[in-house]
Amino acid sequence: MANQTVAEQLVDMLVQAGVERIYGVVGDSLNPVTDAVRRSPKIEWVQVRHEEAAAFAAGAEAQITGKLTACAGSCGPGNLHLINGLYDAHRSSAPVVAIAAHIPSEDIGTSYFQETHPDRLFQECSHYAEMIQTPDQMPQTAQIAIQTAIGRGGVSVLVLPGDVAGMDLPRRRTEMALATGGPTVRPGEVEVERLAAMVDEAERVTLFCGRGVADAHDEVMAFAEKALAPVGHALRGKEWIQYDNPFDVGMSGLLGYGAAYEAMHECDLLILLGTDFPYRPFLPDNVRIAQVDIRPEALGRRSRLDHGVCGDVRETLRAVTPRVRRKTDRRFLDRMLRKHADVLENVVSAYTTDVEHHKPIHPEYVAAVLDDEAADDAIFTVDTGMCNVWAARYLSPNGRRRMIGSYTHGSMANAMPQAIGAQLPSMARQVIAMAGDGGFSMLMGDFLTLVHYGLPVKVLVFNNSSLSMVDLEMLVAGLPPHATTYPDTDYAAIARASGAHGVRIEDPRDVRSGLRDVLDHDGPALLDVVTDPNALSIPPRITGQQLTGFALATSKMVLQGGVGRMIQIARSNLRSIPRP
Ligand SMILES: Cc1ncc(C[n+]2csc(CCOP(=O)(O)OP(=O)(O)O)c2C)c(N)n1
Ligand SMILES: [Mg+2]
Repeated sequence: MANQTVAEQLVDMLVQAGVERIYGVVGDSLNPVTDAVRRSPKIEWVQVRHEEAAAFAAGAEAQITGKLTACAGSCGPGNLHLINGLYDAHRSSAPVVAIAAHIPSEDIGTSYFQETHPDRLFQECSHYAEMIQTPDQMPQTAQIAIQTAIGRGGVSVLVLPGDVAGMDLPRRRTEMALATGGPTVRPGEVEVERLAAMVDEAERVTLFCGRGVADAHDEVMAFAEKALAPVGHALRGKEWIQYDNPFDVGMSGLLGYGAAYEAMHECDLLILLGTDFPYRPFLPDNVRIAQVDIRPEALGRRSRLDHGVCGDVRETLRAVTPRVRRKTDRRFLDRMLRKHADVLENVVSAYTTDVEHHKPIHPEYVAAVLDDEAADDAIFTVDTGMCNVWAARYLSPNGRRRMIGSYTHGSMANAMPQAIGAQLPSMARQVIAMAGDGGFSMLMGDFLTLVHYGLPVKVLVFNNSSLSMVDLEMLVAGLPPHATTYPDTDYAAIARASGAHGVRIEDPRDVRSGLRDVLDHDGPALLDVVTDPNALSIPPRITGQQLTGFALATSKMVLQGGVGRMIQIARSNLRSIPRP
């Protein structure tokens, strides 16, 4: 049997690790890799138009399936285009192997045509970024890259000069195991005991949940029930904890709503569960804080820390809950649940007046209708910008729906490319990209990828002809908005010209039928909804701090606006409060 090339062995190993497709754009230096993919029946090449979309798609597929995924770019500019999507994947802990093809090995260091240094460039957005300089480094380098991406959750980059990729390996890889199972991190006994003791010492405990509570819904509920603790969440925790949760007090942060902020400040023990929530001004500094995180480096980096526990949230709570004394005083919990319902009651009445006749169309109305009409197991991908606000407030999670965005990296243009990666592994599932017009137009070329592969993704463009989130930030900072508007663009016409189904809506009475039309279409479709750029009112109280710097990020301001079905949930949670 002929020897394998480096590229063939790499592709084989990716297949063995469960990778089903490589997103990318071909190029000379990548030819040995693309050719190995072409000849393998178990993996396909997904031909995108911009490598950034490839990285976003790979990151999204990994976040939806939990499996390793891959993307690739040719030497120099080709792989450089991956970088923003890789930052997003890495910061979302999505296991992705990126193949960065490189210039011919003998020319490295000579300022050769297209020369960059990917092993340096990708350092910061990966756990592992190494160059394969000789075939003798295989299979170890690929093994390390794969296992690191899976085991540590994030990106590995393999830099591969085109000539080395095509070289024969000196030896065939004897069948060796790849460790493709992630770890379970159990906390230490001493840490568990101490956390249980702190819970017993506290009178009022509040939980604040991030993505680390994924797969720990039951454990969080069991703990909250025993400690009578209100449960708030950060945006990344929403899809995992906001449903079937009688302790829900909403979300804290810039886009927050409800009583999460109060519950976190009025408790005497705050437990941060699997969250790297970044905004210090929203975190209290005068209550005890315990934090549970699988990443030791996350403990205490955002707030004071009275006790840090390194461990899975699920494992930690399984160990802690049986050791805490059941609390009997519900006053704090009930007060927070009531407060939560009251706050929501007020914002709802402020926003819902006559919204069905409001022109331009109110984006919150569109989001509310979307929540109604979308499938129970829909995947939503959400653009950075105001779409984050609409998703945070109007999408109702249920344990089956998914909702991913660029929540940690905060990049624009993520939603549509992420939808590509969310759709490919399950073509029958409803995938909806909630896109801003700014975000959509930024990587619009890859709308053609939906058409190319017949991906039935539904793109919902909130078309306010502006970079509205920044508009708002400028206003809050006391600056006149500048460079935030665009000429009106008919994205539905662009969709139709690309060969997809496209519908444009300008009248609020057509929102529901337009959405149904697009959701029911059997193929790629785009709904272009012309929305009001001035959708949110600015809270009257503006603090000195908001006048400088990145206004929204440093403020304690909670944007005013509606909250959709959250109000029903809050009301029904109130009904479960026992009557005295
Ligand atoms: C790649 C990138 N560029 C710029 C920004 C700064 N930024 C954040 S939100 C935003 C506006 C987004 O506009 P659009 O997609 O139209 O959404 P809207 O807020 O109008 O709903 C900008 C420019 C960013 N986060 N990412
Ligand atoms: Mg916009």
